[in-house]
Amino acid sequence: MSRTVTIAAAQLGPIRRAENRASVVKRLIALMREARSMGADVVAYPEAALTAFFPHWWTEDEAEVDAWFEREMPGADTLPLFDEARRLGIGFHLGYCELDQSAGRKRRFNSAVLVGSDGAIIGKYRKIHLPGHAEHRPETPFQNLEKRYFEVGDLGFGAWRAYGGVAGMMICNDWRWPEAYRVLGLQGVEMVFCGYNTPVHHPAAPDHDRLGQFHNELCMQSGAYQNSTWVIGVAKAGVEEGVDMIGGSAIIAPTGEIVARCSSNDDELIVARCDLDLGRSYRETTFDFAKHRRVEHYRMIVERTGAIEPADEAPVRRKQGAR
Ligand code: CDT
Repeated sequence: MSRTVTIAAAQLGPIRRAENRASVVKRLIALMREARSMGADVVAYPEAALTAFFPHWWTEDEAEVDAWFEREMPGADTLPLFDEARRLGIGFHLGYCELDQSAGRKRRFNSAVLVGSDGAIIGKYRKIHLPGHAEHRPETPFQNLEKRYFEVGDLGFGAWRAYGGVAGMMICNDWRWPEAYRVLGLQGVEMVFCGYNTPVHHPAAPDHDRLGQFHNELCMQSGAYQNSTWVIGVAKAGVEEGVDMIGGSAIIAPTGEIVARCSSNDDELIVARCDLDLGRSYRETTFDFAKHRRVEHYRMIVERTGAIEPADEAPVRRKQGAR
């Protein structure tokens, strides 16, 4: 049986603050049709793909905040996307902002779903690493208020049988954390879908600005290689409501090589034929976790060196004779 899946990454250009869901969903459907015409089995969209990335601005108006969130998935606005997927026979990955009332109170998450070619939801992920800050910083050119508008995801890093293999999800900032990839790698993922909204500028550390695209690829390529998995990174790109965001959506092989990359900051599709067995050859050799991982030694090293303490205290400890 073929272990090849054709995956499309559907990068989005900016979404205007005033653009409604119906208009965005039309864009998503156009990309979905293009993906299908290019032979894709699944198409992946960015983080928070249905709206402008509102955590970049402050508001105290509860109703205004809620308006950025989906109360159901699919809902009236997103149903056409699910219907079109079913009609075309294509799966998809969609990032969106989720308002959940099931725990008897309002909870807001930065979420993503995997949807099968029958239009049924296969799995859901809620973003765990929320970057930025919760307090108002009007002095900065834009803000990063994910800690204000979202709760930390409570579903863990899951893996699902999907698209002929094993698929996992993470969302934007998660990919800077090797442990996010590793938790997925330990579950044997073969495809990791990750949408992102990454600003070019870092108001808190402007010297990082020139490295945005490099860090993006560094994280995706090392995550793919070290966990023997395909990684599909999908951006919201371009200048959105005054915030310049990196593009560079890419499909990365388990070799760590980028096999397709967007070249614009607009709506753009890239497609790759992904051999899922390519991951197996790494999983069974260099990254055979059962054979080569040394978990007990990692613990021992931390205990002996005190590596969990701030680095600048380490010389002091050594002088005191600590091992
Ligand atoms: N959306 C998101 O997670 N963005 C963050 C911005 C952090 S600024 C260092 C990211 O990691 O790309």
